[in-house]
Amino acid sequence: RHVGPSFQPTHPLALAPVTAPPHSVDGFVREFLRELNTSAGVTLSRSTVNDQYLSLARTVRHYLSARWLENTRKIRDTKAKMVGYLSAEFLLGRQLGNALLATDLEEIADKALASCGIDIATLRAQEVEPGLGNGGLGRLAACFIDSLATMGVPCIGYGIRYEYGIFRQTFVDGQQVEQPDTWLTLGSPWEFPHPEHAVQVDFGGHTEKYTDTDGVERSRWVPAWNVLGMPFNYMVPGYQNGQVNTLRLWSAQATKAFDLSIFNSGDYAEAVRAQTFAENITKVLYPEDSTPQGKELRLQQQYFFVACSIRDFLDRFILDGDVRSLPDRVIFQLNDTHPVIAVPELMRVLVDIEKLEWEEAWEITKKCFAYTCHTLLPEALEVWSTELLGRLLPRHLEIIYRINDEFLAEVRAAFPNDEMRARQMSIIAEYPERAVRMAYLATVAGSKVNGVAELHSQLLRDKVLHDFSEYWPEKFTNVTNGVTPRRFLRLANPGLSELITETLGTGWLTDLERLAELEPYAEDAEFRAAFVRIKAANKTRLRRLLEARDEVAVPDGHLLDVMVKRLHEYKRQSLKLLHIVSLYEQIVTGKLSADEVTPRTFVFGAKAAPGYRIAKETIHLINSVAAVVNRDPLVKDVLKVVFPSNYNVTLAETLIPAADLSEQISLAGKEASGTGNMKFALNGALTIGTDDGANVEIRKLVGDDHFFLFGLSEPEVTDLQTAGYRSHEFYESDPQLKAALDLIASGHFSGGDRGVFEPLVSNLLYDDRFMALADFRSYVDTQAKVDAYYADQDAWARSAVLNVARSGYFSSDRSMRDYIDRIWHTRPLR
Ligand code: B1H
Repeated sequence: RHVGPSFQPTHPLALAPVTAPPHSVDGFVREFLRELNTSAGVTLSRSTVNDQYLSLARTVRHYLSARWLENTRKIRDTKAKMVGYLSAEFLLGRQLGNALLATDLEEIADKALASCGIDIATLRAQEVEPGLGNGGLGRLAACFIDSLATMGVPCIGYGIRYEYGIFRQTFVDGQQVEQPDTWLTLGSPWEFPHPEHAVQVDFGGHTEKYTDTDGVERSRWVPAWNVLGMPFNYMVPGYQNGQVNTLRLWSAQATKAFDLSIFNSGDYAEAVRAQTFAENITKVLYPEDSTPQGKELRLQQQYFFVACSIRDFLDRFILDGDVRSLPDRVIFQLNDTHPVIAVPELMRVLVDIEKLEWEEAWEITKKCFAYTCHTLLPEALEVWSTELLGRLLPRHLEIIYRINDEFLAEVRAAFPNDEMRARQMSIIAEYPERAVRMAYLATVAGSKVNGVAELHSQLLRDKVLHDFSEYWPEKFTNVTNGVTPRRFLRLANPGLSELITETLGTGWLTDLERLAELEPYAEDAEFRAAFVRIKAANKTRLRRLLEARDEVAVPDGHLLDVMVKRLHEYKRQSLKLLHIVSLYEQIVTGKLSADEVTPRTFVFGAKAAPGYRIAKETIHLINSVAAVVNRDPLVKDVLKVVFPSNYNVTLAETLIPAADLSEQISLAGKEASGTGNMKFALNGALTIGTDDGANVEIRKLVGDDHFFLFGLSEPEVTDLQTAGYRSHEFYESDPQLKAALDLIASGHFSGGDRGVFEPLVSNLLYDDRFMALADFRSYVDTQAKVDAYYADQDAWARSAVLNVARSGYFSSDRSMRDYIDRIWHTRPLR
C-alpha cells in the first residue's frame, strides 16, 4: 500500500540521479524566479514579502531534496539500523537560516536576492517559527535530530504536527494573555504532505476473546471509532555534508468511513461535527511544561502519533514483512513518558496482528525501546487512570496488566517475602485512584533508561527509580544534554563564529571540543578586545531588535543579566525578582548609593502555563516591578528591567549572544539538566547558578573562578526539608530580605493595592516549596561578587573567553555520540 509501483522509466532523465540546481548566483536567481512565477504565481515586481519568502524557502528546498531522496533510498537499501526518535514536541525554530547554512548557500542567496533588489534579512524576518514544543524538552529533540543528520546517522523523528503550537504570549496591563499561534496561515514551505501514506488509528470499543484458525484462544480489539493520520515530512539537513534525514509529523483527519455513515443517515451537520472531532486531536499543543494535566485529548494525541509512527516504520522500512528483524532495524527512543503508550502498541501489533507468541513479542519489544527521563518533580510523572486508558484503549490496558503481572512475578521471585517492594514497583498505582505509571512502564520495557545530566541520573537511580536501579543496575545510564552549535553559535553569533574560524581555522563547528584550542587566547589582549567588540555588537543588535519588536529601550553600557526559561516556581524567577526589588529598595531608601552599584539591565523571558496561577502572578509582578523601577529617576542610570513578551527560539538567538550573565538559579535537585545554561556559556556569558542539573558539569569544566556558584546543595536541601523548613524564619532574620518582601506586600508595585500580590507574598512567607528565601542571602552576596568582578572588564572578558573555550563538551553532537555508544549502537551511513 505504501510503496508505489516500481516504474521502469524510459526517459534518460528519469534514469539519472536527481540533481540539485547549480550552486551559483545565476542558478539561484533562476530557481528563485521560477518559484515566484510558477508556485506563487506572481512576477517579481508584483510580489509581496511573503511571496518572496515562500519562494526563497522553496528554492533552498530544491538544493536539499536530491540528497534527501538519495539518503532515504540508501537507508532502505542498506537496511541500516535507524534511530526512531519519538517525541510529542519538536521545537524547531526558524528553518530558513539553518537550511541556507546546511547547503552552504548563505552568500549565494544573499547576492542572488540583492541582485533582485531584495534584502534577504527582510525575508528571514518573515518566517514564523514552528513552535511545536514547550521548552527544553522540545528544543532538545530539535538539537538531537540536527546532530544526527550532521553525523550522518540514519534517524527518523516522529511527532505531532500541531495546528497551533505554543501560544503567542502578549501582556495586557502586565498580565499574560495567550493568543493562538497561527504558524501555518501564511504558508508552510518546509513541509511535504503525503496523504497517500495516511494511516488509520483506532480508539475506544472493547476487547473480546475468540478462537483463532490455529485453535488458539486470543484476545482482539473491537474499536469504536477511528481517525486518519496524515504524515507531513520535513527535511533535516546535516551541516554541509549532503546528509538529509526526515522528520515526520502527523496530523489527524476524519476517516471517510466515519463520516460517510453519518452522511448517509442524512445528518450533514453531525457529519461535519465528527470531522472537527477527529481533527481536534492534533489541533493544539498542550502548553504545560513539566506538569501534565491528565486530559483525555492528550492521551489521544500520544496514542495517535505513536500508532501512526510504528505502523509507518513497519510499512516503509520492513519491506519483507519480517517483524523479527525489527530490533536490527530500529531503536525507538522515548522522549520522556509522552510516547510510552508505544510499548503496548508494539506488543499489540506483534501479538494480535503479526500473531507472534507473547514471549517472543516481548523479547523484541524490549530491544526496540529506550527511555529518557527528563524530570525529578513528582507531579511531573505521568500517570493515566485505568478508567480513562481502558475506555480509550481497552486492548492496551489488557496488555499493560499482563506486562505488569509477569514483571511482578519476577520481582516476587527475586525478593520473596517482600510484598512491599512489589507494590512499590508495580506499574499500576492503587492510590489515589488505580492508574498506570508511565515512567515505570517505560523502565520495565526499555533496554536502557537515562537521565539528562550527571546529577539528574544519579538522583533517578537513588530516588525516583531507586527500586528499579537496584534490580537492574546495568539498565541505568546518563547522557548529559547538549545543544547544536550550528544554530546556537554559528547562526546566532556570526561575529564570534568568525573570530573562532579566524583563530582556529574551519572544522570546529562539527568538532566542538576544538574550542579548547582557544584557551591560550584568553591571555591574548588583542583576542579579548575582539571578543569584547563582538559582545558589544551583539548587544547593539539586541537593542535594535527590542526597540522594533517591543518598543523598549535597553541602555548602553550595562551589565546584561538574562533569565530566560519557562516560568516555574522551581526555576525561581521570584528569587531574581527579590534581588532586583532589594537593590531598588536599598537605593531609594538611601541605604545604598546609586553609584555603588554596577549598572545592570535585567532581562526576563518566560511563558507561564495558562492554568498555572502562581506563575502568571509572577509574570504580573515582574512587569509591575519593571514599570515602577524603569520610571523612577533615583535608579534611572543603574537599574532597568526588561521583559519582552513571547520568548521563543527566534528571540533566544538574539538574546543569548548579547548576555553577560546567565541566571541558572533553580533549587538544587529540581532542574533535570537545563540547556539554556549551555547556550549562554558557549556564547561567553558567565553563569550565576546553583549546583543543579548540568550547571554542575558546566562549573566543573569552566572552573570555579569563572562561574558564580551559590545556594544550597541537593543534600542540604534534603536535610533542610527533613529538619522542617520554615521560610518565615529567613524573612525574620534577614532585614534586607524582609524589606524587599515588605515593599512588595505594601502595594508599592500595585498602585497601593496590597491585595494584588498578597498570594505571591504569602506563598513565599508560609510555604516556599522551592526555598527561595533560604537561598536569598547566598544569592545576593554572590551577586555582589558579580558586580565587583564586572568592574574589572579585563578579568571578565578573560573568564568569558574561557567559558567559550571550555564549553565544547556541550555540543549535542557529543550527546549523540554518547547515546550511540551507550544505548543505540547504530552507525553512520557511510
Ligand atoms: C523537561 C519536561 C516536560 N522535563 C511535561 N520535563 C511536558 C514535561 O507537556 N508536558 O506535559 C512538557 C515538558 N521538560 C525539561 O527537559 C527539563 O525541565 C530540563 O531541565 C531539561 O533540560 C529538558 C531537556 O532534557
